[in-house]
Amino acid sequence: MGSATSELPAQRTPLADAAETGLKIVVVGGFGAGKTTLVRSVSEIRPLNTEEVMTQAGQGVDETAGVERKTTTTVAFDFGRISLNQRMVLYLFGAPGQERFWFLWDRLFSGTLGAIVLVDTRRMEDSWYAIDRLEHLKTPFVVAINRFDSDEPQFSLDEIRQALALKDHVPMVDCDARVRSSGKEVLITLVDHLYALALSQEGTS
Ligand SMILES: Nc1nc2c(ncn2[C@@H]2O[C@H](COP(=O)(O)OP(=O)(O)OP(=O)(O)O)[C@@H](O)[C@H]2O)c(=O)[nH]1
Ligand SMILES: [Mg+2]
Repeated sequence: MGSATSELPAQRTPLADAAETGLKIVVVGGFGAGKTTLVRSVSEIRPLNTEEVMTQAGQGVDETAGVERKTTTTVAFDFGRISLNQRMVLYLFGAPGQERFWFLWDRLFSGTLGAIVLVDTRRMEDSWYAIDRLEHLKTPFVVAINRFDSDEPQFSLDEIRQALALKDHVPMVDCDARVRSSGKEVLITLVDHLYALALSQEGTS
């Protein structure tokens, strides 16, 4: 499969048309999976974040088990931007992860070409809702496993695919959301996936 950073195909595709004006990508996933961190690490502009300090008011509401050291949370969305090549600009929207903000997600998904589901394997079940919504809305997505350094068992990608009941065609990739090059690999995996889908749709139309 061709890399997303190579030249666009001569024949125009819906994806190529959209590339001239920018591609909207959302980063979604459970609370504390590293969405804001990913948008921050790959964005070439200073990203807009809507982080708020987590206070005692959230105790009993915010499900912090496993991420006790977390001090802030996204209350609207993150916004960043990255140019993959001269014609292709990605606009990144990081969703808020906490359940009480999930009502915002469908709005955020509107006009989205594709999504990244960021998974923290310590709280795998937090990803189910994101995957359900994306499948329901028929939004293409890839799954990125943000490997936190932890004493928890390190599951293989195949084991995680099974646990999340992911279909075989959904690409999976390991990442470290704090590392720019790693975040870029995730984005390229998604863009490659979108290309493959666009080309296969052209083949059937
Ligand atoms: N060790 C480690 N820490 C990480 C990694 N990715 C993110 N973190 C840390 O995990 C915490 C949570 O990251 P965020 O980026 O705020 O997570 P989020 O998904 O945006 O959280 P919400 O918006 O509140 O749902 C932060 O303190 C990050 O520095 C990682 O790969 N390894
Ligand atoms: Mg966040």
